[in-house]
Amino acid sequence: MTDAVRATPVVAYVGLGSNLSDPAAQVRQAMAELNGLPESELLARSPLYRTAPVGPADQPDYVNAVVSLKTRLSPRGLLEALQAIERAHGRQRDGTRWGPRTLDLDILLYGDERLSEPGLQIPHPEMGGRAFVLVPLADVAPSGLRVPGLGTLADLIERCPREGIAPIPVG
Ligand code: A4P
Ligand code: MG
Repeated sequence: MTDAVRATPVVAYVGLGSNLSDPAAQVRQAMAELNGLPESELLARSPLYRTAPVGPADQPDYVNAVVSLKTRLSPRGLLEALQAIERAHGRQRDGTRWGPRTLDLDILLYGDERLSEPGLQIPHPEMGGRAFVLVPLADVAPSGLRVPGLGTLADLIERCPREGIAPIPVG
């Protein structure tokens, strides 16, 4: 585990996605695990959404959600913690880009930082045009939130077709 812990916490947003092995349960369980991350405090969880797959169409619908957390973990430390949770959910990487998965955890935003390193890009490079990210993000973030390099969340949502996404009733 990367030992970098920061003196000052930042607010980070994490996207959750699953389309295998009871996706809603995978996402709810992952939220509970995110609530237990070291050096971190879970601030808010969005509702769960059923979403049509982006990428290969011959895969089940996804369940997506977003959480906000206050964390002192570095970006790399947070990524490693998220990957440990993915592994615990039996995530197999078979090399298929955008293929089915038991659990995908993406760092969407880390404060107002921009990072482009091997294996870690923040903001998440695909987030600007994805309703399955932007809609739940807007549930837990202020609409004036700035996505570094892309503008405000409100502007991004306005430009993004809200198709193939439906809230899952609580219960
Ligand atoms: N990586 C780089 N930046 C980040 C970041 N900000 N957060 C690296 C997390 N990981 C980041 O990811 C590949 C590598 O991305 C990791 O090793 C990490 O170092 P992965 O999870 O192994 O592979 P992937 O998820 O298949 O690839 P990718 O390109 O990250 O896919 P996405 O963008 O996550 O998209 N349709 C619906 N409806 N809902 C979904 O959730 N998800 C995807 C996957 C496709 N279609 C979907 C959904
Ligand atoms: Mg991913």
